Amino acid sequence: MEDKFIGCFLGLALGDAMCAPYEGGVAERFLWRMIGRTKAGELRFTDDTQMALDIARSFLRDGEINQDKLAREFSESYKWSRGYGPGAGKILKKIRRGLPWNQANISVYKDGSFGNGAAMRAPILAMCFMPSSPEFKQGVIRSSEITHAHALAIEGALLVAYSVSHALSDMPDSELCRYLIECADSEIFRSKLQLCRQHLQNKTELKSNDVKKAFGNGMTAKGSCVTAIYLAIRFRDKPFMDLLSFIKKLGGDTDTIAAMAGAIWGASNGAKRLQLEDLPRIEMQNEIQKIAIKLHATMNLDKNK
Ligand code: AR6
Ligand code: MG
Repeated sequence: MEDKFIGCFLGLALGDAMCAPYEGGVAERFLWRMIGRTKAGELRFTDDTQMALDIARSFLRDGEINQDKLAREFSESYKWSRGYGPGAGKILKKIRRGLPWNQANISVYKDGSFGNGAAMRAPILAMCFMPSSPEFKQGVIRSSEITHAHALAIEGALLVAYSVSHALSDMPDSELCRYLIECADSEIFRSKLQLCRQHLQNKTELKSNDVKKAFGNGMTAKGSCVTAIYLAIRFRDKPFMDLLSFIKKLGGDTDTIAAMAGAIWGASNGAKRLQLEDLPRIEMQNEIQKIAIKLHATMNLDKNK
């Protein structure tokens, strides 16, 4: 199980760092070419991994998702060069200046952001809580709403977190799809998940353009979470690099789709199947691995109480 936790966190971080150079249009790609490596030549990660680390550290320190403390952690880690979403960046700067998070999160969009920024970091909650516990859902909602108050952003985060959780426990695909469809609150997520189940059952080899049309490749939760879930399951028995190559071709919000799909893939397959020796190194790789091990130890201790 420890290997699956490491696979999940490294899958998220590697997906993020390796697909970041393919995100967005010409300007974004050019910028990332300039700032996408550390001085030591390691790949830099973006806000996806940074916020995942913030949640993990905050949980390991506090033993819970304490929203005030996590809001401080998120805002202190904020750096423009991590490529945060435009709304999220504004919210985090306001929190840093002292605005309470529950005012900041509705100050850019009055119903809150429906971006995928809550879902990209949600895999961590699957390494903090058992999916059957009330703390699981509560933890996803609490960690999401600090920056993403919109119901669709939180729904996307829950679906990604459940997918990771069930990948950690090897739930069969058909059951996972059924479970996710039952959990979906909105028509948009339910219909996309039904389509996802159909394509997986029929083993349709959708081309990247068809995936984009069916599930989306953008920055919103509704236009990216099911994409990531579909691809993680479709590529589960294939090499990690095949999954990332497909996402690079898909275009759009490549780093976040790869972070979510990478976390689910890694939770299913574990770190050994990532074949790290063949992949580029990312910044703080050892630290990420150590945090995954600590999360695993904490979850097991809790289970045995
Ligand atoms: N009304 C209109 N547009 C919206 C709304 C809304 N309520 N909510 C979101 N958008 P944001 P994120 C649109 O900025 O979700 C980074 O690369 C709007 O165009 O909250 O944290 C991350 O890594 C807004 O700019 O960011 C992710 O890949 C966009 O959705 C990605 O950006 C994203 O919402 C999104 O991160
Ligand atoms: Mg991103």
